[in-house]
Amino acid sequence: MKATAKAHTNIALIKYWGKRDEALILPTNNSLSITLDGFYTTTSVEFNEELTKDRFVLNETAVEGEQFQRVTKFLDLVRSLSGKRLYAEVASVNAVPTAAGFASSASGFAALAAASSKAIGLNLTETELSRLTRQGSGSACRSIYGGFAEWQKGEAVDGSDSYAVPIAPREHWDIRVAAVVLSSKMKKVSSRRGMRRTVETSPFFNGWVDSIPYDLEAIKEGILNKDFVKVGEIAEANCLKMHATTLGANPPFTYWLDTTLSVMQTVQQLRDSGIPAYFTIDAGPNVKVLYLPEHEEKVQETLRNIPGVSDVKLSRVGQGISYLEDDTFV
Ligand code: FM0
Repeated sequence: MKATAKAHTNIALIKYWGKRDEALILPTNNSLSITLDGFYTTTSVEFNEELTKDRFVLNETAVEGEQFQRVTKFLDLVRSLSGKRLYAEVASVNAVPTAAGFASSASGFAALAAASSKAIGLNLTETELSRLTRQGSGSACRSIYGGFAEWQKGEAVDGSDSYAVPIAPREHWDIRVAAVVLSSKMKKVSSRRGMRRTVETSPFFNGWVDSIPYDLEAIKEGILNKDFVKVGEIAEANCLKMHATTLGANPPFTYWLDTTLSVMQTVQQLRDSGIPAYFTIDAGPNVKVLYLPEHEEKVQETLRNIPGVSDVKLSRVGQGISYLEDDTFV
């Protein structure tokens, strides 16, 4: 009872920021992302009746503690869906450089959900798989699909209508994302804790939630019409609104460093010089820059020359979940 799956991470243009149900991972707002070609996780899961507990090996190292608990809790969901009480051996390899500031949890939980549900014999539709994945990590539910995907927050208290849907396939539009890696790091407020504090204490939170339907409608129109300026402007403004909510929290916090601001200003200067480029930032200091293929060289060179930037990693729009033959991995 073994299966192997590969999932790519994603970058949100309309951010998921706030939960209405912590246990089921139900969001307060819809979100929309691009699945990225460059960063992915491959996971193999084998259920075996001889095992007496789960085992999780990440990049060839056995994982214990909180990270292991999240995996085993997720496997409990898969066990209860299938009615089979079997433990699993999970082996994951991340091709998501942690330093690039991508939450590997998106590709990680999407690959784990796909491999574990297949291995245990559940034959899930993409919708069912997205709904299951959501309960591992919210943003991961969008990584089931390639291209552009929207996570519909849903209304039901049991989360049955909270899952991602495809908006456009990867072939629809070749836009690019540069992940700008900063050399300095800081102690991180996890996205989980950060969004909880924001929901509970920030007076700006309601304004954030109220603005989402307008951003979503406009960005979907921009994506379908391949209107890069429109998509970039909305994505950048949406990111700034999300980060503004953290400044209103109690205690206040920000994910930005001085170099984060330098990159943001450089992107603005690129625009002033006639190159359309827009930034977005998740729950961390690193910046992702959206640009068009014809400007790749100039954008990359400009970003690399910013003092405090240690690396720039480029990505195209990526594919959704895929299953691998077991002997191609592990
Ligand atoms: O990706 O508590 O999925 O929409 O990356 O595991 O459900 O790690 F900028 C923040 C990531 C949220 C925006 O949240 O949280 C986005 C964020 P979990 P996640």
